[in-house]
Formats: sequence, C-alpha cells, structure tokens
Amino acid sequence: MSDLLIETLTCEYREHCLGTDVRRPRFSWITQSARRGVIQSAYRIQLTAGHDFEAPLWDTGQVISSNSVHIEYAGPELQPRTAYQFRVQVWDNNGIESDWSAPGQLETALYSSNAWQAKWITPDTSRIEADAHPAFLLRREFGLRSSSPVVSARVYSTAAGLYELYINGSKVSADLLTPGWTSYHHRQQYQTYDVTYLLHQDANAIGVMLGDGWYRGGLGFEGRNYMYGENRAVLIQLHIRHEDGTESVVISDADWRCCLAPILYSNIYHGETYDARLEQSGWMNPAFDDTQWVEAEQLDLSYDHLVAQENVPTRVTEVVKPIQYLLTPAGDHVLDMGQNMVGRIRLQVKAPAGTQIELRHAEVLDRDGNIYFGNLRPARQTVTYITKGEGTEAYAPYFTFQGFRYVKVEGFPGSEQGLPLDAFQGEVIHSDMASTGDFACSDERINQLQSNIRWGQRGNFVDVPTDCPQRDERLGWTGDAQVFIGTALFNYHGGPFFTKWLRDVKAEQHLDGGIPFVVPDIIGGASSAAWGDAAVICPWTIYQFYGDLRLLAEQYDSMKRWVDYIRVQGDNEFLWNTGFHFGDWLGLDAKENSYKGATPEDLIATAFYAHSTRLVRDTASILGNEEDARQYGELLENIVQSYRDEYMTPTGRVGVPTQTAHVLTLMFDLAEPLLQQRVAADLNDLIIQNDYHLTTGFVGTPYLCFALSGNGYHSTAVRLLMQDSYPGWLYSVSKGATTIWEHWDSIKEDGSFWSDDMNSFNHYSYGAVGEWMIRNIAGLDMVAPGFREVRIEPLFGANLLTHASAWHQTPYGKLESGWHVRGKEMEVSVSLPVNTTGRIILHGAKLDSLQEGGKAVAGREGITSAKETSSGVELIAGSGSYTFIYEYGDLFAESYTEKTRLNELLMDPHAREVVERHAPQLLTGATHNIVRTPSFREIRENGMFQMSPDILDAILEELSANPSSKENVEM
Ligand code: RAM
Repeated sequence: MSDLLIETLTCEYREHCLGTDVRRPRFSWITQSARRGVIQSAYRIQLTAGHDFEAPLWDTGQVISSNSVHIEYAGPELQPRTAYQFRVQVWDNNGIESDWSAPGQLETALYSSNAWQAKWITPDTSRIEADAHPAFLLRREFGLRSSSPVVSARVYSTAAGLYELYINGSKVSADLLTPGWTSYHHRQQYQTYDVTYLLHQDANAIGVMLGDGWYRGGLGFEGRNYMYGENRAVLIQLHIRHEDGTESVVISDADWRCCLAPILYSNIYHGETYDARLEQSGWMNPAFDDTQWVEAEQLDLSYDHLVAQENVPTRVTEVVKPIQYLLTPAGDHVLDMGQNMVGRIRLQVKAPAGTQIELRHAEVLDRDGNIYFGNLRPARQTVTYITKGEGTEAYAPYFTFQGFRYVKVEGFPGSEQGLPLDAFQGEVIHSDMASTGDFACSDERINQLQSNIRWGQRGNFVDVPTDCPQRDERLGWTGDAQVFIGTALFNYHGGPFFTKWLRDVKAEQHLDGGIPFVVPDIIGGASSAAWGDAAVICPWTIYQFYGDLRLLAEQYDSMKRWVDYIRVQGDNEFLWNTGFHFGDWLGLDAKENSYKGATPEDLIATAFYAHSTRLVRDTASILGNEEDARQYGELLENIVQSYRDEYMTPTGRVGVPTQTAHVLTLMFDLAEPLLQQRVAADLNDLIIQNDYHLTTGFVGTPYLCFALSGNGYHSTAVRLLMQDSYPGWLYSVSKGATTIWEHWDSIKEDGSFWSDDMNSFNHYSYGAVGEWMIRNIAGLDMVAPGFREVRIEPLFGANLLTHASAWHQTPYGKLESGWHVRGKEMEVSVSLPVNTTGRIILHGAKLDSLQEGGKAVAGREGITSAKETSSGVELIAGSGSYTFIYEYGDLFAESYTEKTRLNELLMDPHAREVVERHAPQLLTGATHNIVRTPSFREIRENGMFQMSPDILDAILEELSANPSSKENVEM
C-alpha cells in the first residue's frame, strides 16, 4: 500500500451526496501521509455512472496541481436522478503515487421544477376549527408494476408545514423538522430519500404525518399565524426502478386519503399535545382499513421555488439523561437535565388510558429554587401526552422543540414519590453538523466557557442561525449570525448550513439593497448597521474557512448591493449617519432604560460601512473584477478619511471614549497607522480604569480581545477573559451557566434576574470570544483561504494559563496547536495536514537552544526555514507533527504580533517615507482585513490586496538596506 492515502472524499461538502441539484458539483479530498512536508503535485479524478470505472464518464487524467479542495466537475452534463461514483488518485512532491481512493457517491436530484409529476395535496380540514393546529395523516397504498426486483427507489418530498414520511411502517430517515426553514416564498427545500429496502414486492403503503411548523404556525413576537400560507400541504414523488429496466412513479394526488393525527396541537414555540388514544395502529402499513378517512385535496402551490436539500438535516445528535429530581419549594416535580439543551424529552410511561402528563420546559430556577418561566414570554414550551393505556408507551414530540435545562412534570403516575429519572431522556436536536474543532486549557472555568459556546451553537443552529431557542423569537437575526460565524465555523462544519442561509439572505434582500433584521424575514423592518453587514461578512468568512469561491461569487452581487445601499443613505455618501440602528446592542454603557450602548450609532454604522466596503473590494479582487476592486477601494479610502475627520482627533484620540468605539477603530483599521498604537493604548487604559471589566455589547464584544491581542495588549485580553466578577465571561460560569447568556448579568449577584422581558440563557453572541481563544491563545490561524497556509502563533499572556490547545478539521485535514509551560520550559506542539504549510512563530525562543523532537531544529525533516527574530523564532514547516521544546526568554515577546510589527515599522520615519512613496494605500489603512493583518512577506508572496509584487520588492529592498529597520523587515 502506498504511503500516500486518500482518507476522506467529499462532494459538495458531503461524504455521501444523495440528492443534489448542483449541476457542476465540486470534489474535495483529504490525504494522509506518515512523512512530513507532503504537498500534492498532481491529481486525477474519475467519475462514472456505471458500477465500475472501466469507461468513466469523466476522467481528468493526471492534472499537475496542488489543489485538493472544491475541484469542479467539468465532464459531460450530469443527468437528473442519476447515481454516480467518483474516485481520486494523487501524487506528491516526493514522486509517490497513491492508490485510487475508495469510491465516493454522488446522486443528482430532480434538477428542474418540470420534473415534478406529484401534486401538492392538503388534508381535508372541514371538520376542524379554522384556527386549530392539529397534525394530519395522509396515506395511500400501491403495488409494484413489475415483478422484477426493485434495484432502487427514491422519494423526493417536501411540505408546506413540517412532515415525517413513512413507508411500510418505517420512518424513511432520522431527519427531523423537515423540510427545514427557508424563506418559503422564495425557496423551499425538498428531500431525497433512499427507500429501496423499505419496499415490498406485493403491497406497499406510504404515509405522511403533517404539522404546521414554521410555515403555518404562530411565529414572531406577536405569534402571528399563517406566515407563509393557510394550508398545510405535502408533495411526494416516489421513483421505483426494477432490475428489468422498468420504472414506475408513485405520486401525491387526490387519491390519497387523510385524517386527523393523534397530534391535537403543535407549534414551534408552544409545544405539542398528543392523544395516544387516537393512534390508528397500522396506518402506515398496507392492508389498513382507511374507509373512514377522507380524500385529500389537490392544492395549487408553486414548484418553481423548490430546491434540493442544501443544509445538513436536523437530527437527534445526543441523548442527555436527567441528573436529578427536584421537589421545588413551590411543590413542583422538576427534572434537572444538568445541561441547558435544545431538543425534546422522550418519555416512557405505563399508566391507565387517558392519563395526562404535562411537561413544561424552562432554562433556569429562580433564587428560591423554583422553576422559572418568566423569560419565555408567551412561548409555552409545553408538551402534553395522553396515554392510551396499553403497556409501556413511549413518546417524544414531533413538530416542535424546546430550550431547557429543567422540566416541570405534572400528572406522571407515582410522582408523589418523586420522578423515576430513567423514564425520561433529553434528545438534543440541531442541524447535524460535524464537530470540527475544540479548545482546551489549564483553567477549567475557561473549558466550561468553551463547552457553553459549543452548546450555544448546537441549540441555536436548528436549521437557521437563531438568536435564542426558547422564547417567542428563535429567529435568524442577521447581527447575531455575523458576530458568531467565525467561532461557529471553528467548532462545527457550517458550509452547507450557511450556504443555505445566505441564499435566503440574498433572496430576501430588499430591492434597494437593504438587508432584513432577520432571515427568513417574518418581522419586516429596515436595515441596521452590523446586522445587515452579515450579507458581506458571512460569505467572506465561509470563503476564509473553506476556500468556497463559488459561494463568494454567488453572493458577490448581494454583498455589493448592501454597500451601495449604505452609500445612498443620508446626504454624505462616506458616512452612515441616518436611519435606525441597533447600535452596540446591550452594551453596558447604555443609558438607563435603553438597550443601546453609549457608542454613537453613526460611528458604528460608518465603521461597519468601511469594513464591508473593504471586504467587497477584496472579494472583487479575488474574483478578478479589477474595476470593482478599484472603485470600492477608492470608496473605502473616502470612508476611512471621513471616519477620521468625524470621529478622531488629528493626534489619534477617538472622539468617543467608549471601549466599543476604540475596538472598532482598531479592528477595521480606521486610524491612521501611526496613530493606531495610541488608540490601542487608550483602549487598554479604558479597560484598566474599569478594573479589567468590559462595557461592550453585541458589536464591541466579539472584537474586543482581538483588538487588544493584535495591538500588543494580549495580557490585558487574557485578564478580561479570566474576569469572573460581573461583567465578564467567567461571571456566568461562576453562576453555573452551561450555555452563553444574552446579558452579562442575566442572573444578578443576588440571584435575581435581569428582567423577564428579554433574558435568554442561550444566546450565542458573547460566545464569539471562542474564535479569539483559538486564534490567539492556542495560536491556530489561517493565512490562505481554507487553511491551506496557516500561521501558528500561540500568545502566552499574563502567566494565567499553563497550557492551551486547539484543533480544527480544515478542508485539508486536522490542524492542531498546543502549548505547555513547565517551569522555565515551553513545549509547543503543532500538526499540519498534508498539502498545507505553516509559519510557526515561537515567542520567547532562541534558535540555538530550540529543539524539535529532541534535536536541534536545523535540518529537521519538514522544516524549510528557521530564523531568529526580535520576538523569538520563526519557522516555515510543511505537513506533519512537530514538538518544539525551548527555555523561554522574554515572555513579553508574547504580545509582539504581526500588527505591532507593521506599526512599528511604520513608526520609523525612513520606512514610512519609503512605504508612502511606493504604496501609499498601506497608510490609509486600506490594506488590512479583519481576519488578519498580512505581513509584508505574505503580501508579496500572495500578491494580496492588489499590491504589485514589484512595488513590494522595491519596498523590502530599500528597507533591508536601511539598518534601522532591518530587523523588522527581515521575514
Ligand atoms: C433581540 C434578539 C437578538 C438581537 C435583536 C436586536 O430581540 O434576541 O439577539 O439581535 O434583539
């Protein structure tokens, strides 16, 4: 077997891509090798529609290329409803050839709305109240047209509402809450299921349970019904292929029969009521007597907006057992799940028919120890089960989910003696994204914070990125998504999740380019700075994490339209100082009775205007649209200048003395570079004056630690992170939080609550600090999109931690970085996947005493360069695992980052003069992006930001000749 192994093969992010409408799917693979420094030199892909690769439909032949991510299919047009197999072979820089990979699976879906033969059908509702919200059953039986064995059977299905599909008594998949939530007016997903093994040769039955869900049920603050339509409906098309080549189709049409389901009521916020006495056993099997049922009706709904499933499905991903039973002072029987979770309770019960068991879900107990429902607002989160009285019954709700740690149980038999814990299980429900990263360190409280961040993501990624999962909201708030996306993508794979959501963002963009507050948009309203910017920041971040150029190109127009929208607001095209904004939402410097922090809305709006314009400019340049890049570059310069004129003094004082104003000025490179250190020092002072406490809200918090660490104040950032008194990240941890709270003091010191009104205990926004923990404390960072080039630069900071580590599953494989201090000795371990290179920066190291794998670094396999800098040692390494050990010198070198280096370089009058001459744009703050600040070397090597390599070479040459700045420039 070859030393080069293709480990994972994916198509459109999925290992088994069943049912896609993508015409030119993209292939990616991860390669393993025991050697170091392995780079792919060539690849070959084959795709076949047959069982073997004898006569492939597409064969790339050997392509000399190091690309292994998102290689686009370029063969003959793929056909709908067709199964393909593909495989990959690679060669590396050592001339080693891999074996062919195991075949990957790709199957196309319907491709076109014309392919639907099925009819939308709706159950007969004449016998129920017009405003009732029960679920329905729909069914039909069918025989097979041919006696030849079935070789494949696929269902394509969706619903206006939520549905579960059954064939011959079995649910066709583990997916929940299908078809998921999209901007239904514009786009609706349909699912593809392989049901080959569920069909019988003789009689068959297909059945659907259909509830209201997001489509028809009460949604939003006022709980308005019928957001998308009054009638629930399903659409089902089953294609059966036989060995003899014949094919038949079973469709939903007016021949289907329907009746009420045992679900008397269901609603996303309020819960479900299920009367098991109404179950009709065998309804999903053939030979069931449905003469009492009535005919379904055909409904005239569109097919044009149907798209094959884009997101990963929602599923049960974990089962949590209750940790204790509580009899509260108020006399309630309460289960404690030990974790604030999102999903549902599955209960088991043996009781006489008609016993009514009610579960009311809540997130916290109040200070007296009673279960607290106040923060749920009108959301009832109540599940009621009525027993049928036959043996042990099991039930979990179908078309709803709850956010909870505690469950008040009423009516459970024998509860006077307490609740039997083993009768209840918490099923955790969310979009089934792969876990792709984690962070750990020597402080258990920070580890709990990291756990809270991950649980916050799980609970709020139920098909749409939501603000919270419990009260009458659970909406796709654009601001929250934008704030958290970087952290989210480190922890879980969010490619398909955000691809789907961003298409909805684009679909719901207003005609004038404005972006709704929430997507899918069910509340209307104008556009707010830092919320609407999600339209730009999210596609850009996806591109950074996955190198997904296609999505970036797809969203580019929408990104531009957002910036163009801002430009025409008010009468100064370079400032955004008009309109409604959420401001620094929930900032602690807010005036009394206001949710908006003290930082002026127009400062925030203009800062984000600059940021989005910069990202649009960089996107234009990446997409090769030079004219746009030039125009948006010019616009950016004007915005930055206007920001300086309006909000900064010529000597670098930020006009508004809030933490958030300083943070944005630093993060978005708005200050004149020479003045940036002053802004950073002022921010640091503001924090020290506040005794190492933050005052920032939704806008400032996510960037706060980045702004400090990136400008020489990493120790301050670490101290902020470790702050366990209010307000600080560890305050909620000290209060026993298991998810991230909406407010820094959702529960106050005295145990009282912030308010009933707006107090979620599962709100991920402040969890955005997770990204900084990974990038800065563990030092695991991307340089080139998709982590093809990485930078490993752990910052040790403030002597408060003795070890930290993080891993992330990149498109190339697993990337790891960790450090451990033992006395005067530092150990840093790094793992880089095949086909990537890393710049490893070891602060406080000296070249002559640095060891890797117990030997001097010079000449170690995989390390291609090593040199000492003023802050430590800098290495370039290829793939492989490395362990560095050194006696560290000055740990204050810790705070000496890329950005300080660049700024210091510009402090040197000569250097500044040279740069000004060759590349004045560097001095307008127009060259940095939020993700990172490129060094001169990287700019030169990657040709980033429209900087001609010649100019940079000229700068570097001139600067290298000048001894005063030599040390800084040599990279
Ligand atoms: C609240 C939401 C959300 C926030 C908006 C402005 O209702 O919970 O987190 O983005 O307000």
